[in-house]
Amino acid sequence: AALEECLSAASTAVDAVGSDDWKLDAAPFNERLTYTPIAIAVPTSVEQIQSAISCGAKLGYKVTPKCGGHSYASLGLGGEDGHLVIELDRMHTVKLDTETNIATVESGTRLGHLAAELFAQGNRAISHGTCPGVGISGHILHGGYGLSSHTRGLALDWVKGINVALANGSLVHCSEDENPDLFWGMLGAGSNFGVVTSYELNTFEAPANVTWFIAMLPLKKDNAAAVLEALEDYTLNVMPAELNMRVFATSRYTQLEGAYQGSKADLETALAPLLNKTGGTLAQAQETDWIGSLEHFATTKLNQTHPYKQQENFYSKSLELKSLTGLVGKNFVDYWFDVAKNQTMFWYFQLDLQGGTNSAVWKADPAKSSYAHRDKLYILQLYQRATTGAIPPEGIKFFDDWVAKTTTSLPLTEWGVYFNYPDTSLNRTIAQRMYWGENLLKLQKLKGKYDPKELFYYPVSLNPVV
Ligand code: ABL
Repeated sequence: AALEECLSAASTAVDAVGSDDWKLDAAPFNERLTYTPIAIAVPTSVEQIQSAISCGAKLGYKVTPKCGGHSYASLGLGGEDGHLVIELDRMHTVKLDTETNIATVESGTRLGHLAAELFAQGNRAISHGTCPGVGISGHILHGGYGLSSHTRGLALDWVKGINVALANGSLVHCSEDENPDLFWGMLGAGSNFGVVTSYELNTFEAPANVTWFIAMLPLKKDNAAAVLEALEDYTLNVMPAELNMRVFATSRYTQLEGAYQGSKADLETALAPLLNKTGGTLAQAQETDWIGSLEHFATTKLNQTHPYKQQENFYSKSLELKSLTGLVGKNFVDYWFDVAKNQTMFWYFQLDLQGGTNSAVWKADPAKSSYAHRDKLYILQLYQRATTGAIPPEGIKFFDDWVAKTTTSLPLTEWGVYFNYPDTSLNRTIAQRMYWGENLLKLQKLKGKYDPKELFYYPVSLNPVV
């Protein structure tokens, strides 16, 4: 009650417990991980965001901003019960300055709405992930890979400036020139330092011509390691910047899927060396424009704001890897064909081709952000969805063993885990190491500077070092 009084004294709306708004705002994307907040504040202004932070701090509650609610670990709800959640999704104004091509974007904006607005206001875009309901904030503050990243980098590469409300309630602006330490920390580990109120984003001209495609890979146990080797050589040395793709595999089939920024004829030329070497065949290729390609991968309506709800019950893990050849490739493939293929539950993996000589992710300066895995070639995501009931313990073990087997020959410095494809089996110490790699100590010191009392705590947040 003291919390509600504090928030209402600051004219900040709060969801009534049990109301339709509460149900919507407390519903995580991952139904496996539901948590109950102590209260859900629903600000509609920067001042109200600041007041909510101050109320939480004064009354001793952990404070957690929530944008799209898509965190695989339900970190938008705090990743545990009892947090004061600041629901940001009522704040989704996107304003493009058509002189400078810089967009000012409120922090509760979902990716599909951002894309639709940038396009409508001036034929502009940024690079980001495919799911239109994902909120910009978790995505952009911890990486932001998508099917335009090979051409245009991670979502965080487009951030020019950020307005952040800090644990002490103050509002600061950070950029490369202003509070550069905070800017560096926000871009890779932003959930640890404050609540973003808005972003200034650089943009690029939306490509006129985009071709989305699917190519089938005829994989068997005896050729899988060789196909992965050919794919790795292609990704490293041949894959042109315009091509964006991932491997998508289920127990029944394996395919390449992606988007080429250009014509179908040029896509065919670009893919030919890889398909020739692997015996793959182009099954579908469709020319469209930028929005058409986003709509294709969105699988649902692109322009998402509030109200919005999407839920799946799932367990997932990820690996950021430099290579899938040699022993790592062999161990991965053996488990895939000997164990994974025989499972009856629904699972898939996505092997995102993040890097390579021509990749914009690799061309960007790694020192400009705290995203720790720019040196990795792949982001591998294992995803297992319960079609009825819950994920059984055998399902958890099936994935845990796949990751353990794949990484068994690798030193800890050679791989990582992507924060936006989090692994809920990791304890806090290991999780920090895996998410933030060699940037960890510097980030922990920054945590000590900006949030020493851990107001923005969650189960795998940075330990402050002072
Ligand atoms: C991601 O990061 C991927 O880019 C999406 O393709 C993926 O979407 C989501 N996350 C998963 O949370 C999934 C859909 O949610 C599934 O319903 C679908 O089966 C799958 O893609 C494969 O197309």
